[in-house]
Amino acid sequence: MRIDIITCLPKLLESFFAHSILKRAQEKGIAEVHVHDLRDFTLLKHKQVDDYSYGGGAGMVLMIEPIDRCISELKSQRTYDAVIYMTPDGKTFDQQTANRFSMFTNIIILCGHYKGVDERARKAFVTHEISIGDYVLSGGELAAAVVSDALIRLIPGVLSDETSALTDSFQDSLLAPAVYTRPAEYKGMTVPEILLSGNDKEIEKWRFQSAIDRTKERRPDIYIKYTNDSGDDRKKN
Ligand code: 6GU
Repeated sequence: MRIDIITCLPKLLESFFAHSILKRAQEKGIAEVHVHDLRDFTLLKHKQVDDYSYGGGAGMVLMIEPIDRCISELKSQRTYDAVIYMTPDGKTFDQQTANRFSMFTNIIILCGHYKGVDERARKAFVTHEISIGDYVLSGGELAAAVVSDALIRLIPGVLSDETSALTDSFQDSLLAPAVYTRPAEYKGMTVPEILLSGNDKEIEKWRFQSAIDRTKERRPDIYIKYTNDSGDDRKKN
């Protein structure tokens, strides 16, 4: 997978992708992330990329020309499966969307800043508009990092334990079960006996019940969806 991110704040993203799991994925050659500075694509003096909103009002709007020039250059080099615009008025990102997007080979992510981008750029170039939740960030950069992380970690070979992405919260529409590690007792606090038993079948049952209990308690909305989607009556207790 190759992700090209277009932003006015490239430094903010470069440090993010130079660390963590995303660095490893890039070193292994599984994923490539390229960050492009929108200012490199403007023809205006002082490297201007934004201007006042027509009709008035506070806040600057990203201009269409540098966006057009950057996207056109990228598209002249390869075919893109998606041009994703990060915006609080987009469709809310979730695990299902992450799974779908992780099948793409080449994607462009455009980060909005200030008041957003000229509406004509959205209409002309953008295939998907994505928000990461119902709150407002000062720019799309953090959201682009969130989406990139969620996609890249799903690519086989990125996580050291290949099965672990499959047992994540939300992956099978239940929250993940409780986990424990050594020591077996800490200041009088113990680990559930069954997890120390070596009985894989019983452990699996315990984990499933833990996932059910947590989901029911913390996210009743997800739990209801889960019981409705599942034809299995055992899951409805
Ligand atoms: Cl994608 N951008 C901004 N600026 N704010 C957000 C967002 C995106 N998603 C949630 N809030």
